[in-house]
Amino acid sequence: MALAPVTAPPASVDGFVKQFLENLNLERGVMLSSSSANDQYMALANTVRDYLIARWLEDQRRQKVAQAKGVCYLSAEYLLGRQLDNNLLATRLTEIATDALAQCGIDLDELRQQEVEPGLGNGGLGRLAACFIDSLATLSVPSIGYGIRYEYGIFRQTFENGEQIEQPDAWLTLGSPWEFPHPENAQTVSFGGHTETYEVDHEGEKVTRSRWIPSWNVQAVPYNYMVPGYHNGRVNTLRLWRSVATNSFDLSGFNSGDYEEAVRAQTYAETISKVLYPEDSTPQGKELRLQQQYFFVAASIGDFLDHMLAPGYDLTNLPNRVIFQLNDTHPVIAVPELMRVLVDEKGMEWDAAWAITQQCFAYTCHTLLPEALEVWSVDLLGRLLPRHLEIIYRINDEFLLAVRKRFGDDEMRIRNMSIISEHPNRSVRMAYLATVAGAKVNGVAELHSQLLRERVLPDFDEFYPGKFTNVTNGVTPRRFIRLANPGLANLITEALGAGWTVDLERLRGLEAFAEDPEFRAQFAEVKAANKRVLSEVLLARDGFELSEDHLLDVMVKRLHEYKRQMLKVLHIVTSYESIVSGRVKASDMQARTFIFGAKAAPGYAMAKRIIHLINAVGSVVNNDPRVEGKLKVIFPPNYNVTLAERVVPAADLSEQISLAGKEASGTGNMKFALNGALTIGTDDGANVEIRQLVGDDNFFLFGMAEPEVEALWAKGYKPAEFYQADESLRRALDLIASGAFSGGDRSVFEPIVSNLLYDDRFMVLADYATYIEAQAKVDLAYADQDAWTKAAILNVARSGFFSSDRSIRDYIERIWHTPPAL
Ligand code: GPQ
Repeated sequence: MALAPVTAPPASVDGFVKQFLENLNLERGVMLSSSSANDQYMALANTVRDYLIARWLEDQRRQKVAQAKGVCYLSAEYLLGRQLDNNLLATRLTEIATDALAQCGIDLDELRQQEVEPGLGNGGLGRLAACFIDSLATLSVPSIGYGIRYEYGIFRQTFENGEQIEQPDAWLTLGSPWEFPHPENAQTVSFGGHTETYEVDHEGEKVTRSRWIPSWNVQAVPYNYMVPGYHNGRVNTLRLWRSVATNSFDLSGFNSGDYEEAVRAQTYAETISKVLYPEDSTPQGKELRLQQQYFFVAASIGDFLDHMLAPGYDLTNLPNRVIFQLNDTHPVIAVPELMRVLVDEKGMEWDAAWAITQQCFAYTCHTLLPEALEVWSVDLLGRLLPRHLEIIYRINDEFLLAVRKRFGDDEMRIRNMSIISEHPNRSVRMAYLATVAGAKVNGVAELHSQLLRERVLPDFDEFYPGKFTNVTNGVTPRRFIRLANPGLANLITEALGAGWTVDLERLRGLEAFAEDPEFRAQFAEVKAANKRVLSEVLLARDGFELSEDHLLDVMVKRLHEYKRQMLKVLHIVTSYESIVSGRVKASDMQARTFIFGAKAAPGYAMAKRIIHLINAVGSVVNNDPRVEGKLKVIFPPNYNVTLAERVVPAADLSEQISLAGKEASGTGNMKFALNGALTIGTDDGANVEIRQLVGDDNFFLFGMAEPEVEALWAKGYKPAEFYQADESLRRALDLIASGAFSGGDRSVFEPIVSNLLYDDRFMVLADYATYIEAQAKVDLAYADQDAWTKAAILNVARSGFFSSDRSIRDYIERIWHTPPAL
């Protein structure tokens, strides 16, 4: 019997209803009349899947035949956000599904609320990976995303008396309809043990080779997710690995054979993919973290070689077939792993294997913070991955030999460039390993890439001319305009026609509409409507209400001192103090609502204290009658992608106020500009490019530029001098220190105040004065609503560059050389 290829159900309301009911009955085992909202959501998700599967299978089949060069995106994080709406949008099924469900007496909007977003990332880095796989599919690039299926994603944040409490994110509890587990395709991943040498005959001579005798292993089970392109029929794959114990668990190296230990070892295996590390930009060097990293890259490389290549594939051609993109240093252990596979398992000569490896990897760096550059102690790495450590040493020896050849015996330089650092403990610098191994190394915004070359890796830049490049980040306009801001999307389509969603530079066409009073009125109405939607969401979620006539001033991002939420707090306290001291009449003030969203790493004490302070300031300011409701501070807990989709389209003002030289790029900044918020920001990360594009008149710049920051450090920065010299700053800090926000208890926020006065690593006090000035300009500008709207429209019109489609095209052209598949 010839097997007919799978076909999608008819793309009609009737077809959808039939498929949906069938899934409800056959998959969920319930009748419509007795189904729960979760049943309905699951059946709906299954139905959407049914429309995608045929294309998914076909795209996989074609790629297997074509063996075209593709991208393996290796990332420890994918901050996906909800899947349902995105998949409906991609497949043009939103309207059909709405009508079909209505026929069944179901409100699609209610089912949307059922989905728990997969929070498999911390912040910008993980969300970037999610935007990138969306763009890769939309551009029809043969690609696969590899990562970890954490059982618990980023923690759920609640507040107790204003302090952050972390709760486990049990996102899988009600089932996960978007994934396809394939235990039969599990990869075995080994750890521990020792290495040994042995002799083989090679062309008549005996040569010594090394091999790894691991002591324990786990199974990596793939869970596949469909990644549909937007309106192009393409469906790519995201493959996330789950760790489970092997049946034939090898216990010899793990324990001395007793039963309890054996059971413990089994549990241990499952621990590897149990939970996402909630540290953002501050690696902790924990053994389990290295296990996670090796676990997912070893499984991914094994999977690629076993299942993606044509049978009998000649591995010397590998660079024509794949590029492994390293999303920061987390997957860099893939470099010695590929070497190990090629040399130890495939019997390749070292030099040949190294030549291949150097062409198969490229590395993206996402930070400049020294504490974020990952290192692994040689002790730990050698214990967990002894063969990989040997390989790293050999890579380093040969690299340093080449450095000597080029620069002479400049010991200082050798020490600075060595992949192995000796102080404070002997350790492996993963960024250096990635730089040596990568065909290309890129930063994520112009300024960041420049500083990376000039400040962090200057010796490497000199040694490897042409290796360093820039790819400025981007965000997907599907999720962050089409889905998040349907009002704006419709307005744009009416003005410019369809097509802008995949060609975002077309937004330029809106410049002309900025001059049109009627368009401005419509644009302003969209913003007002988005504020009403946000208000409803916040009311239902947290009991907050937004006042309609307030300027909505938003700072949402991870809580980190370098991002300077404290600067924002000082601005709020300054405004508040000016009212209560009677110097400014509340009635003369521009009414503002400040929205914060931020999670702090659970072990980051200062960040948690700042969260406490924001909540404390909020409860005082919001309840002080003298303020007459002119200032409001709102801090909804558990900021995530789902909330971002409501907050960003409603914002008037986007706060991007990191110390210049610290934020690698930022991507929130792009989302706000694309949704018509004006930015108040420093010349940092991608802010620089945003300002250049939208123009100085439509951007509130303040603060020191990066060279000024350097100059101030060089001169000797004394924050207390800024405090002494600035009365307004003094009043604000004194008010916090007085206990005014902590029921008179001066000790609660004392560590924050003294940190600012005597340390202030991120120069909050130095930038305070220009920040307050810039905020005064914001107030003035907002008073002219029509002019503000015009500037907001120009922000949208000139931000098309920040589509992740453009980022991906840049990667293709500068790094990957992977043309779209037909
Ligand atoms: N970023 Cl190193 C993270 O979100 N987590 C990290 O561990 C590191 C960087 C961010 C970075 O801070 C932002 O400036 C970038 O926009 C983002 O990565 C994506 O490149």
